[in-house]
Amino acid sequence: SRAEIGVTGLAVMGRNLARNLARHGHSVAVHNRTEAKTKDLVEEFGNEGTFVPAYSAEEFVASLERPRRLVIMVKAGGPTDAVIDEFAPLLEPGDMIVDGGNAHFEDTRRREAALRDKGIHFVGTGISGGEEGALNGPSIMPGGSKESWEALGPLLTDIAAKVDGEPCCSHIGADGAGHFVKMVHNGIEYSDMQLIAEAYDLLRKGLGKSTDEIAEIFQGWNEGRLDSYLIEITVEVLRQRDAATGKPLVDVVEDQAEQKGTGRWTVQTALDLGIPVTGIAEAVFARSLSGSAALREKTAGVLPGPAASELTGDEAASFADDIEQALYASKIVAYAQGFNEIQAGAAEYDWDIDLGAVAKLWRGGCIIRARFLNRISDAYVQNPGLETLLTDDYFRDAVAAAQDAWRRVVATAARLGIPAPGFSSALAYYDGLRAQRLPAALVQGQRDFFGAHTYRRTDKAGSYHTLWSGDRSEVQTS
Ligand code: NBP
Repeated sequence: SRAEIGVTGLAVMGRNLARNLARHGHSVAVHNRTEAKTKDLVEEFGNEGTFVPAYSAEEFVASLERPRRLVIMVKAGGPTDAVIDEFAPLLEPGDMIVDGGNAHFEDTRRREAALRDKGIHFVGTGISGGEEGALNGPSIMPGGSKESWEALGPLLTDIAAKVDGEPCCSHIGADGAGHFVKMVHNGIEYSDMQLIAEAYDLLRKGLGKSTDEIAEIFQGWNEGRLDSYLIEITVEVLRQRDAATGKPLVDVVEDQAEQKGTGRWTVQTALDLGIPVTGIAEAVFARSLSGSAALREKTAGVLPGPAASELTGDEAASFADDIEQALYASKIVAYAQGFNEIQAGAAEYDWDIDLGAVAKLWRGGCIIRARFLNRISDAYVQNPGLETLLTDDYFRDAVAAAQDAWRRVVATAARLGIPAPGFSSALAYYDGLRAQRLPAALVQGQRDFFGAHTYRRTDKAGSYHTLWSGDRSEVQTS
């Protein structure tokens, strides 16, 4: 008998996706470069459903129903190209290759175009939720052709997470759209994590709270509008004690955050598109700063700071609540920026992306799943052309209500010398959008002065240049 779908690459993600498919009653062909992983999967989990093990590329391809549906779950980059090169010659027009790895969307666009020439559908698919999600229901962001979505949609929606009965999976758009949206998801994830970390740091250093007290505070927040997976796991991490020393685990873990690169891609892409994703950029740079070990060794405790580093009295009493508000407002800004990047990517690459649907499929399965994504979804359903989430009625009111507290938190952080780049850059972005006039006019003047770059005027059309080194009269240049 032939399998409905095949998975090659049986490390944690591929193995769990294959099991998820099998548990949903789909027959799955399984294959891995190293044979032992295939054998182990079938031996350990064969009772969960119908697995068809294959020990060569030919055997794997022959075991699939036609048109073939073949999922690749190998390391992104070179390994993915190697696997495509191995399988593509064995496939026929109409067959589909799903790449569920964390590919860069530009790689996906290149691979899709090359395979399209051979009549093969290449479906770059973002999958979020880690190993646990892959097994029990991830959030799935497929790109690729409409035809491939028709053939794959039923299988993918079957194994995706469900929220209110709706699957966390829908077709994102052509070629690299799925991987683009997954990339931005990860960027937002960086930003969310950084903001939570700043909230923790302010509670710890600014109020002198213990990790257990902070866990308690976060737990309370998690019952309100900040309800999210990341806050939930933060509580767990803060409560964890180190077995060896009895200290809170966070006090024995080295304070250097690592990164695999998807946050950096989000920022690099945003720079190319000209979209300010300051919250994500600050989060990526905060990890870089934490990782600058040699530099920090020279500066920590050496550079002078303010006299006071902890709050007291009335200010201290309301600070935790202020931080909750700053966190919510900054989080809204981070998502607003991320959605703007998706909008810009869609315009640049000609993708028809439904932002409300993206918000919906992030409600479950993925790392940034959160209650407030319902609000984002509502905002885009009501107004698909919304320029920024910040002007949606709900979010505008939420930020307006939070802004006094948000400003106090940023000011207090600066006063106490506690770095809060996420909170403060989000606020600066908000104030930038609010401003009637920005100092960019002065920058234009400077550019014209040293480089004759010209400027436009508020009162008439055309480009102008001031003869700075001459009589300082103005000439129209176009
Ligand atoms: P890894 O990213 O660790 O990749 C290991 C798999 O790639 C193994 O099956 C390995 O085969 C195979 N492989 C490599 Br490496 N080079 C190969 C080659 N040249 N030819 C054939 N196979 C090759 O696995 P993972 O952590 O399960 O992640 C899989 C994908 O899913 C990645 O792209 C990852 O970025 C993405 N992802 C991971 C997570 C997560 O939480 N881990 C979440 C979301 C997405 P072998 O057994 O023979 O060495």
